[in-house]
Amino acid sequence: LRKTFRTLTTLNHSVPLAARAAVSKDESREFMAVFPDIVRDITDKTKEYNGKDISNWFAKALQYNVPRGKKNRGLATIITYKKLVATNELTDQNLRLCHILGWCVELLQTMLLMCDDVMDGSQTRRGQPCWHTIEGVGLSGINDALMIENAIFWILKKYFSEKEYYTRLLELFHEIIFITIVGQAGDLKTSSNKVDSFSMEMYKTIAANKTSYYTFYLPVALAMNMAEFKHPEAFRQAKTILLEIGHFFQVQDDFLDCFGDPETTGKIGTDIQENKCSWLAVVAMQRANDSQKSVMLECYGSSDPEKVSKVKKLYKELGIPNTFAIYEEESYNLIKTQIQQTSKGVPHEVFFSILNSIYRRKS
Ligand code: GPP
Ligand code: MG
Ligand code: MG
Ligand code: MG
Repeated sequence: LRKTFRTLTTLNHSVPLAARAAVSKDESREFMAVFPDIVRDITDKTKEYNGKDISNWFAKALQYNVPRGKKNRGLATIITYKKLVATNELTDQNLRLCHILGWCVELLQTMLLMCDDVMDGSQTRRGQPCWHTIEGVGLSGINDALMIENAIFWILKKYFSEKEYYTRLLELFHEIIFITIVGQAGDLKTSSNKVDSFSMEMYKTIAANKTSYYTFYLPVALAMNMAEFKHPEAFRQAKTILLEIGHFFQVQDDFLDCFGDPETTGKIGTDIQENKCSWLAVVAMQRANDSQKSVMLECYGSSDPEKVSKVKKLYKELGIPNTFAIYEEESYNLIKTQIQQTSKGVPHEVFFSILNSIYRRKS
């Protein structure tokens, strides 16, 4: 395991999205350039209440956890905003605010992952050991995650409190956090049931709540608010498309958990061991004959490496990798058609660029 950590920590933390979608290297560099200000805002706030030690600790927690991901969500906020407003509104000041909003989304994502990794018993994330596994962190990492979540609201207050749309930003964050917590509860509760009780219906609900809202709807809805969109129909249509994209994304995540390359994903999967209601488990149970079902019942949810291998072998026997490849193509085409049918508000190219940034992703 230590060797795996070493290999993973040497991973290159580039931004694959930049090469895949409408995010240029300059854009991600500009986004990164704002990060030190975010750290400073949070550590300055900390210093108002406590001395250097705690603010240094928070700085360390932020540096370790926040900036090393793909930053898809933060960048989606920026790409969307840029496409929603007229060029004359793209002032330096508005762009800076939009970058800050993007970092708020990244702070949320970080906090969720830090908690999720404790709950899922994960050891690696973004090519390095999970924060909770670091010596001297452990369960106190939960407090760091809570700090990061709360920092979102300090930052929103500092930069947006004078804006007419400030309340809508706050409500959006609160609502989406609540939905994500509901989704995570669904994910955790189903994982204490036997694999033969899982269903595709259950899977869809969990995936939408735990992933799609915060990953896809939140960044776009924030940008829409910043661009002063008001029409509920525009938000409704965006939500419909973005939840579809979110479902597609979580199916990919489940596939990569089992069949992805940890060197590329930056994380070692735990879905089989943790008895997760994953897309693979649901499809496998739909396909399995009686003896294959009993293999699943015996081996799924076990941390015994032999049993985990048996599940992976069974997935292959059942042709799950091929089913996934077909699903990915069909779903991609279907979502493209749905995007073309939207009529209100957000330009189609926003949805296309988000969809294309994840299509056939390996990380
Ligand atoms: C992804 O699930 C969902 C989250 C990270 C939301 C967590 C919500 C909380 C309220 C803590 P996952 O476990 O499949 O993600 P990964 O594969 O990245 O661990
Ligand atoms: Mg999880
Ligand atoms: Mg997880
Ligand atoms: Mg996963």
